[in-house]
Amino acid sequence: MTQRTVEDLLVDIREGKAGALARAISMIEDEETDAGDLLEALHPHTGGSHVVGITGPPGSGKSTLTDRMVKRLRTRGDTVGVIAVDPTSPFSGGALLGDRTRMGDLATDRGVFIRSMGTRGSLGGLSRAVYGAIKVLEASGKDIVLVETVGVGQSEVDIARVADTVVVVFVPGLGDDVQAIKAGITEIGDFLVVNKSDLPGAARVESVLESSLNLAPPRHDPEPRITTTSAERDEGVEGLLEMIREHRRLAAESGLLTVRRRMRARAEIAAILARRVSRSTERWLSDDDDEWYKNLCAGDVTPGGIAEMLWQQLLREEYEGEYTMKIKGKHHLGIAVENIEEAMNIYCHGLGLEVAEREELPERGLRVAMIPLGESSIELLEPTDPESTIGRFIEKRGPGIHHLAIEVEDIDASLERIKEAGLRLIDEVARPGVGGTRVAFLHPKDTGGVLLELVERVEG
Ligand SMILES: Nc1nc2c(ncn2[C@@H]2O[C@H](COP(=O)(O)OP(=O)(O)OP(=O)(O)O)[C@@H](O)[C@H]2O)c(=O)[nH]1
Ligand SMILES: [Mg+2]
Repeated sequence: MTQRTVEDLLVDIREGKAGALARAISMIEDEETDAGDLLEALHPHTGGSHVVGITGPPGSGKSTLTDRMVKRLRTRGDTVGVIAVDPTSPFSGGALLGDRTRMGDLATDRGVFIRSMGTRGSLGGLSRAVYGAIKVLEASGKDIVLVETVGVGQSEVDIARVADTVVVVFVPGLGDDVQAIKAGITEIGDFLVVNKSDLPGAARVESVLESSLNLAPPRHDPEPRITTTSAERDEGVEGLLEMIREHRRLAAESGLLTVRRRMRARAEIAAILARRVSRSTERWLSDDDDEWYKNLCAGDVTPGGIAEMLWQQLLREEYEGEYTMKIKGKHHLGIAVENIEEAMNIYCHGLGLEVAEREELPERGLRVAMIPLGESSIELLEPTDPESTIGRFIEKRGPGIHHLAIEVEDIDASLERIKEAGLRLIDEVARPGVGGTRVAFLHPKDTGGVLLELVERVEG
């Protein structure tokens, strides 16, 4: 996909077109080449939705509750996005999409977008794609984004890192004490909802939750609250929605929202980094090349040593990827010759090239001739003084290639980066060169024995 079509897709996403939202989320899930560009393009349009996480044990009624909330939100005119992460009962066969009679009106409603996603590619928690999908829905202008995750493993803790408001769903009859005691679960929830209140034992769960909240004093403002619902009978849902809305307002006032948003950004960055490192690790420690293992067996290195080496390599790769020296059109190859007339004769009459300019530089003990070669040139250099740089070069090594010059856009920035990379410079700062240029040389010891010259053309 070209840049243009990422832009087209963004336009359609902004208009809330369901096809575009589905396509965009798939691109992100499948890590298509343009996914990165798309996420970059989406970012400025995010932050406007109220992201609500809904977690809890399998079968506790999260999808049924979500379904009820969506309908009520739509009645009010709010637009809604729903992401169901790894549902044990898929939405296609579950409460939301399966029940066509109940969902009839929602299925054709453009104000709602529903999507199931897997957790693949993540280490037990929410995949990077979930952050991306939230961005897509936010950019589409959804007022509220509901993210349903099954409360098992890491994902229930992760949901607290992506949502502004977190709803934890409990049910009677699942071993009430175990649910509440489960470490951290009451700490991540802003609302501890006892669903299936139509079943016996709901009051018992409520009181267990209350005492567990009393035991662990709340760490944030607004404090977590307990409420009951029967999603099946559509009871308590409007009250819960009211509280969720109120929570957003109070959280914005208390600063909790800022804390959550910071946490979300941090988690997203960490997920991207972890993905990168794990990809590089797979590449380096591939089965095709087990040089590292031979070294390990030979006792030459330790796993820690290999890890450190690979880490350094990653840093270098990232560094090289990030820094591209802005090279401008002209490059030249400097050739030291004993006699410039003879050399020009060979290049011009022998090879059919033409000399563009000749210069005498008595102060540098040099005679110079430039022979253009397309974008590049050959610079013939004849020493007029045996003590000049070129004179000493010829005396020591004989005539031949003396240096390679690259024209850069910003020589100071280039030198800065070269220093940071730890390469040795002959000129720490740029000095005036011939014909209105600023130049600097890199030490050949670091550049494979080639003397490298950077040239910046100064305007005017
Ligand atoms: N009695 C009763 N049953 C309910 C209630 N809410 C949901 N259920 C039923 O519980 C079962 C599971 O509901 P879901 O909404 O699919 O539960 P879930 O938490 O989304 O399940 P997973 O996504 O698989 O984790 C369904 O048979 C629902 O009809 C409720 O308030 N009362
Ligand atoms: Mg579900």
